[in-house]
Amino acid sequence: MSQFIQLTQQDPQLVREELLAGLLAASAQTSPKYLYDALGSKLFEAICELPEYYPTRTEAQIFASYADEIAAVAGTGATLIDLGAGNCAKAASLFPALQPSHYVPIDISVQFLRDAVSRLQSQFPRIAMTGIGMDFSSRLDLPTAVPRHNRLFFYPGSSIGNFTPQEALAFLARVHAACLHEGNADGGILISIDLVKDAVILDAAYDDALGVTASFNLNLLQHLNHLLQADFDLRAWRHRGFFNAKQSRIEMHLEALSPQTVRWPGGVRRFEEGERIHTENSYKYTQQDFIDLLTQAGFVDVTVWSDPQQWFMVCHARA
Ligand code: AVI
Repeated sequence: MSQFIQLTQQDPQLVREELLAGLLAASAQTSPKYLYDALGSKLFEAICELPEYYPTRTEAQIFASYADEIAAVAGTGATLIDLGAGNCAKAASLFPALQPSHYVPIDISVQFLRDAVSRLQSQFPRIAMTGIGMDFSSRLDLPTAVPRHNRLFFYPGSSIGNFTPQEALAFLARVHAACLHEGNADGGILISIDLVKDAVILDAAYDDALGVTASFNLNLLQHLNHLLQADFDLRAWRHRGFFNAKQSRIEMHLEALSPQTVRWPGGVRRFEEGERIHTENSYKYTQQDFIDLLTQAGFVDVTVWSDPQQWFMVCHARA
């Protein structure tokens, strides 16, 4: 039987304050979590199907090639805690190898997750499932329904890249703390990282020919219109997605095509032509830099699986 726990409804006043602080800053910015309303989650699924977006298929190849080795290292029968589970498909592809005793998918996009969990529960009736609707980016205090021992945190998709390296370290340290059981290190993490590579490959992955990533980015303005009762005109903006080699990150921005004033109840923001809203970073790591980050966060015994081109890697580390 699956259960669903909605931990916190995002407080609309806090959401509003956070968004307005970002929009009114000299260099306007928004957190990438606002890319994922119901439509944003579907557009992200479509991105994962694009020929240019290599991370999803490369990761799937690594999981398919090494599932048994991964299970041998990570162990079977764990409580598998899937951070940012989305449609739960990645974790489900590893169920036969990992044989989790309990599956705990967590996502901020609640309705999307609720539907995915109920579909999955009928496919895997023997695995206990507890879906949790929460924003895990700043806290990881899980409800008591989630067993404390033998936790395997699963953070696929190279989503860690959407944090700055400092945020990533703090996040990994929280995951490490959440693995401790009665003060002892127990369990671990299975995490995917996108590796530094040729800028041409990276640029195409975040600015695809079909314009799906552009729609994903522009949909953020639609989401802002909903959250703030704002009047962004989506046709007055364009998507920009490119690799910033100095910072080792993809940057996504929305760029104003003309001078314009955007209004919401109680406020306005003027944008000049060419002015940008910075909507997402996606950091790319070298193998060693990421292993160092895991070690700094307290993890040990790191095992790495990669693809032949070394574009992407999956790591397991013990708490
Ligand atoms: C979810 N995350 C890992 C994706 C990435 O590649 O950074 C989000 C994304 N943004 C644009 N395309 C995909």
